[in-house]
Amino acid sequence: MSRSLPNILVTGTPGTGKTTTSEMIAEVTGLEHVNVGELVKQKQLHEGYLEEFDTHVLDEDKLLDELEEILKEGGKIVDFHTCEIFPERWFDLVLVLRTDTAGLYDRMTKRGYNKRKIDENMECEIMQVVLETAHESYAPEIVVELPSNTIDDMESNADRVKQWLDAWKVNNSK
Ligand code: DAT
Repeated sequence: MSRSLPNILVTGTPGTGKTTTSEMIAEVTGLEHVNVGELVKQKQLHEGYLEEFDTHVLDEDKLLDELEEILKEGGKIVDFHTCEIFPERWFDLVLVLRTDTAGLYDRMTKRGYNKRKIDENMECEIMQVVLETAHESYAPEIVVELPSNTIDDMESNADRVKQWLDAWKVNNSK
C-alpha cells in the first residue's frame, strides 16, 4: 500500500501506556491518534459486553472494515492491546510498550480493574505475550520494544518516533 504518511501501531498489555504515549506521539508528530478501544465502543463494533471479563467481544469484521477506511490515507497512530488481527500491510512501524510488573500492578489497581483482570494482564506482561505476538505477526525490522515505566521513557519514546518519521519522510519522498 503506498501512503503519503506512515501508519504506526502502538500495542502492549493494558496499562503499559498506549493511549498516553499515542497522544504524546500525536502531539510531537502531527499524526492522528486512533484509539481502537474507544472506536469499538462508539461505533458498536462489538457483539456485546462480557461482564465476567469486563470487556467487549470484538466484531472483528466490522472493526477491520472501519479501520481499513481510516488507515488507507496513512498518518495514523493506532492504539490497541491486540495486534494480530490486523493485516500486516497496514503498518510501517509497530511499537510494543513494556512496563515493569510493580508499576503495571499499581496502574491497574488505580484504574479499579478487578482481580481477575489484573492477574490476567500481569501474566500477559510477564510472559511477553504481546511482544511475541507482534514478532509473529509483523516483519522483524518494524517491531520495536520500548520501555514505558516513567514519564521520561514516554518522552524519549515520542522523540524516537518523531526522528523515525522524519527519516521515513526523506526515504519515501518522490
Ligand atoms: P493503556 O492505553 O496501555 O491501557 P494508558 O495510556 O491508559 O495505558 O496509561 C495507564 C496509566 O498509566 C495512566 O494513568 C497513565 C499512566 N502511564 C502510562 N504510561 C506511563 C509511563 N511511561 N510513565 C508513567 N505513567 C504512565
